[in-house]
Amino acid sequence: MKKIVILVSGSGSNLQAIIDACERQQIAGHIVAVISNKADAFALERAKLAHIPSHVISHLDYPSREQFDEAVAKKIAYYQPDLIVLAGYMRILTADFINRYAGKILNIHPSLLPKYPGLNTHHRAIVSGDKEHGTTVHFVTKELDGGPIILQAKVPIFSDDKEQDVIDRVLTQEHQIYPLVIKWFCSDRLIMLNDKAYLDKQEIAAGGYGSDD
Ligand code: NHR
Ligand code: GAR
Repeated sequence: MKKIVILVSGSGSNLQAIIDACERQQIAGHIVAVISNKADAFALERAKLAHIPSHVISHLDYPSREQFDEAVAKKIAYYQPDLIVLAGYMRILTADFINRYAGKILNIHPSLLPKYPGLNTHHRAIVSGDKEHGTTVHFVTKELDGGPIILQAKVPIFSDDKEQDVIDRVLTQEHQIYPLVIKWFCSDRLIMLNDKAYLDKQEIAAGGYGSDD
């Protein structure tokens, strides 16, 4: 069983999907800790209900990004995890942190990367007139939202959509694909080598598993 630490900042619906998949034994792993940089994140309630140890480390209590990440890394090290999962985590990680856990950090980003790295992705897709949007699970590297893509899911954008409609549609897909990718990692089917992702020893295409490119 792989040990998983999950970093969160918000509502934690992706955390919940992973908790549920672990409880149903769909993932050969267990969540050993949840760490939030926000004291009021609803994700902390979800961790509590699932009897998972949780910790708040506020970035506001540290003079620099380096010192904040050092505190987070120290807390994580106590748990000796095999995998670190960013689930709606809103702090950019330092190079030191990434190097320490190279190949062991996954993120889910709410866009069809390489489109719309960074923040406010749904809004940007809508105002650009995009007809589709989506979400991407990728390994985290030093390049923000630029690590190798593992899996994407697309959703339509309809002309009368409000931003929340698109957010909800994307979240529904995230709750399907994130547990699946974590399951691959925990069964040693998914690895990162030299900044490339491999599933069952086959290099994953640039647009993620099952894509044409
Ligand atoms: N860190 C590295 N080094 N590489 C990545 O690919 C990362 C990462 C940390 C987080 C998630 C990412 C996303 O999926 C992620 C990927 C936060 C920001 C950001 O600008 C950008 C991208 C992501 C997460 N954060 C601001 C900051 O100063 C704070 C914004 C806020 O608190 O609302 O860190 O979108
Ligand atoms: C998710 O849509 C995730 O892709 C996105 O925030 C949401 C978190 O929802 N992540 C980012 O924007 C990272 N910068 P959740 O807290 O309910 O899982």
